[in-house]
Parts: sequence; C-alpha cells; structure tokens
Amino acid sequence: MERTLVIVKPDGVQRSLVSSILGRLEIRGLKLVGLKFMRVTPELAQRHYAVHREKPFFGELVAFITSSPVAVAAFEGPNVVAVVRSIVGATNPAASAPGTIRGDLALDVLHNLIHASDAPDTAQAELALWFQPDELVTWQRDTDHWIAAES
Ligand code: D4T
Repeated sequence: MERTLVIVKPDGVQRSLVSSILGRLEIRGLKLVGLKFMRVTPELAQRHYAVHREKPFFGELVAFITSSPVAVAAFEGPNVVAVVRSIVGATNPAASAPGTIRGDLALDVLHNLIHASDAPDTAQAELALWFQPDELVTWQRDTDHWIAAES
C-alpha cells in the first residue's frame, strides 16, 4: 500500500489549521500511519528542499519552514500520493481550485499551508528523511474494507 508525506507548514500551525488540514485527508478515507509535531532544523529544511537549491526563493523557503513548528504526518491508501496532491491543490493558491485545501484556505505561494510528496519515489525518500522507521505504524483499521477493496 502506498504512503506519502504531509507537512502542515508554519502558517497552518500558526493559523490553528492543523486539525482542519489533516482532517480533510482523514475523512477522505486515508489512513494515518505517522504523526509528529516538531521544529525543523536548517539542515533538515535544506535536505528536504534540496531540489530547489538553485531557485531564487530557496533562502526564504528554508527561513519559512524553520520559522515556527510544523505538524508532520504520513498517510497510507490506494494512490495516496496523487489523491493527496489533488486534495491539496496547485502550488500557487491563486491557481488552486476551490474545494482544495489551498484553494479554500490560502492566498500566497510561500504561505501555501501544506507540503505533500509529488510522486511515489519522492514520497519514499521524504518519509525516510522525516520519520525513523519505528515512527511509522503499520496497523489494521476496522473500517478499511468499507473504504477500499484493496485495503
Ligand atoms: P511543496 O513542496 O511545499 O509541497 O510544494 P509543491 O510541491 O506544491 O511546489 P514546489 O515543490 O514547486 O515548491 C516548493 C515550495 O516552494 C514555494 N515556492 C514555490 C515559492 O515560495 N515560490 C515559488 O515561486 C514557487 C514555485 C512553495 C512551495
């Protein structure tokens, strides 16, 4: 079963939107398999955003994600990477569809509330970066078979 990494960024935490944001993923039927609340070190931020190292916004991205605590979650489900990305909406909230997290709750590309892995292989690498193996919990949810045939 596929897993993905979700981070409620500092703006989501400061705006008291952690439960609203993670709740949208939970009520879709996705299964929570990891959850923690933490401050992000500059080293972790730089590793997480390494693909953006040459971009002009890299410095403010690292400063932003380290500016205040974040809530980090791992979700599991069929096609979870694509499903979560569709719930999150386009990177720039100005282009995010209404009904998506960013389309409903955000206005600015830096303050776009949430990170979600963009492909299954990046999800695996990001989960390994943000969680120790024993922080990810494999468990049987009693409602699984009511949500997806392959659960
Ligand atoms: P994340 O990685 O936060 O889930 O966002 P996306 O996957 O949707 O978008 P991304 O990797 O292209 O961008 C990472 C992060 O950088 C911020 N950003 C992006 C920014 O501040 N200015 C910009 O011009 C862009 C393109 C927003 C998300």
